Amino acid sequence: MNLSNLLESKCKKKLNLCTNQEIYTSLLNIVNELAKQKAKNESKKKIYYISAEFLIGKLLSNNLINLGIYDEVKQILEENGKNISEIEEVELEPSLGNGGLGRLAACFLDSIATLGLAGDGIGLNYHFGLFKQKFKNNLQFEEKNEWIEENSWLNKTDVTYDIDFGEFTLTSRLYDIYVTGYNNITNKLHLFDVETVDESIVPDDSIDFDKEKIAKNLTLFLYPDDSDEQGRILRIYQQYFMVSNAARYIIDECVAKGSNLYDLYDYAVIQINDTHPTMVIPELIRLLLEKGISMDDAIEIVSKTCAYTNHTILAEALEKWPMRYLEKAVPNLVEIIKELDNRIREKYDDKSLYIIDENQNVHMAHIDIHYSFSTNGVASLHTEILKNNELNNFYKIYPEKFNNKTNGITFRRWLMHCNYRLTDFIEELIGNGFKKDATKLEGLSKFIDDDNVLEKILEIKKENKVELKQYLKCTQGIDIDENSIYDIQVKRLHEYKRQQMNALYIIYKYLQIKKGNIPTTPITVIFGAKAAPAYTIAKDIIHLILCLQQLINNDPEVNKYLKVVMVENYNVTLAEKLIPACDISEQISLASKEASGTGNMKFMLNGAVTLGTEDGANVEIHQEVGDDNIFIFGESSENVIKHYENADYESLDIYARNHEIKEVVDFIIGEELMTIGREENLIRLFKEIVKKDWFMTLLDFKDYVETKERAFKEYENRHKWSQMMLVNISKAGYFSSDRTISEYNNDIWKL
Ligand code: 26V
Repeated sequence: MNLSNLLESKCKKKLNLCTNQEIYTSLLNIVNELAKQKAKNESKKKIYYISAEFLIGKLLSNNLINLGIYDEVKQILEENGKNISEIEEVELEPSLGNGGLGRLAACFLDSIATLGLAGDGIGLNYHFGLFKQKFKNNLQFEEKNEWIEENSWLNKTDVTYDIDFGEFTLTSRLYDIYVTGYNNITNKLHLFDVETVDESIVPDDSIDFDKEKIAKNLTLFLYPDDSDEQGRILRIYQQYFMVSNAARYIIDECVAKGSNLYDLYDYAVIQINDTHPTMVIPELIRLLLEKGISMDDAIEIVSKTCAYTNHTILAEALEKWPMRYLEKAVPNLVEIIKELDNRIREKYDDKSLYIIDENQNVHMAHIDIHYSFSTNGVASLHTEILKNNELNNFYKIYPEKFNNKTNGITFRRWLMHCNYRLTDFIEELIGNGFKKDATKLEGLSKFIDDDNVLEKILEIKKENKVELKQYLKCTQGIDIDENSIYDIQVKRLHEYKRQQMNALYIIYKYLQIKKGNIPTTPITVIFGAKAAPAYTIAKDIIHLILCLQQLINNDPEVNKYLKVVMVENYNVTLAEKLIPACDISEQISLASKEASGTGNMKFMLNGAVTLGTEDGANVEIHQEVGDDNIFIFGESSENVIKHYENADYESLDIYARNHEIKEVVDFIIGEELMTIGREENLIRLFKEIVKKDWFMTLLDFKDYVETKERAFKEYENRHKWSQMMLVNISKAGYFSSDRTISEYNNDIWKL
């Protein structure tokens, strides 16, 4: 049956009479059937990527692209008076992730399947996922995010396990989502759920619930509020549930393939994505002991099966669980963790290597590094900092375990799907080889002096900017000027990412315009960010930005030249609309703090020019494009690390000494903002910046302003700017997650 007839038979009526919802559901069913029929990779060894987050985004269009039927479906719909992007709108975005860590996991699944490797993801099926962000009175509020519909991508399976928490046992249920590779095999994302989960314990307009009813609440939320003890213990219950299910599933699958468990590592390699899945190590050991394998053998088998990826050096993000929490939630693991710790104590006389510290805190990353065969960072600079600073004591004893895997992104979603105009144009210029081999984008460099090509690139950018303008008008009710410079910072809200520095720049610019220094081209500064519900200063930064948005956008003297937009509930779907329309990509973290960043890669690929610090993968982007095609500023990571070591950074000094900086910072608590915003939040943020400024905003502020002004000035030379865009696109190939996954496979997984 051809696709058109198939679709009509699924819809049970003529397509032109169907609602968008009916067409979406039918397409979903067709995709699922096609995905299922695709070949699987049945080889002996498989990679299991365990992660608390999988930020997969909407699935319909990406699956249609990967199955090779996107164009055909689009055409069939057009012939029947339907528009594929309106069908896409019907799909709700899965809420299974927070930021870069989760999106990386999703890109990796796409690349694993695209490279034809046997590899599945394993995680949890959070019913309300990460909260939905709402703005009211210029403040962030959180609501539950209901994303699971009656017809969804989740396929219920027969797999269930009884998971024993000591005080009670919960029965799990596995749901699978098909992961289609681009013109290749199908793998799976396995999401475990608990059968007794009860959505009704959460009210409609908040994310409050009884944290002690574990049977009912276990898989409701990703990262439930951990500002109290019950919340932190709930996270341990979640983590253990995830890894115990994963461990049993992996063992069952390997045994079915012929493993005698002593050779588990010939059948399975487990990639531990940050420390959230760390308990898979003691849990696997426990399960092997149950099968009669000795402790020595179990530890050796598991250590040869597991590999660990570190995604941050921020101390507060390196998980340490009090032993008494583990004793309550996962008593079965306690003796094993103590044994793992004892073996280290017997071998090394160095407290910094211990798993259990003197305060009875269990350091999860230490379990990972001692009892796995590989530890990798996610960008060159990050891995060097792990080796030479943060994890130096571990590096000294295990130099052979440490390796770098610079992150990447899937070009199927972040170019082919989100920017079809640019994709089609690239194909016209260099053919379609870049779709399977991203390094072929280098072929664009020969057009660096081709005026027609350069003009077309500017034209595409403009079309994307108009499309974003229309979308923001519809969804956020904000009018922006497509002829302005779109300057975009979208990422989790965190002080180290320094959205506050961007906000201070906006104040600077506002004051300049008031003084009559008008920008040649108007500027639109766009933010998108969620703040963790209990992260007070992050929420204060959102408050400042929203207050600036209100002040500036309503000031007729200023709003012709400067606008501020903070999009509500930033997610993958919004990213797909913002990134293709961006001129300047803000990557302004304090050097040494952003492990890699992946948004930086998405923007570059879509022809935005980076304004950034020498941090994370910005360093490698800089190397690829050269000094002339990026705007770099700020203190070096080496100096930043020294400032921390010497504890010699005082923001108050800079504030007091520099009149211009003082004027900008004082504006936070000046009359204009205080009449719009809340005193409590603004004063708290002001004090934080003047008295603490842990991430050294004021240190880099002057350089940031000067460099940003230089970028705006260069933007005026449209010819030169379009050449910069072209260089960025042509050098983005290195940042394909296909390259990253090939490296993981060659160096770590060896499938
Ligand atoms: C974040 C949060 C924030 C909300 C409250 C709970 C919670 C728990 C854990 C985390 C960890 C976030 C880790 C993360 O997303 N790391 C990012 O990983 C990216 C992929 O490697 C990397 O590009 C980013 O630099 C790094 O920040």
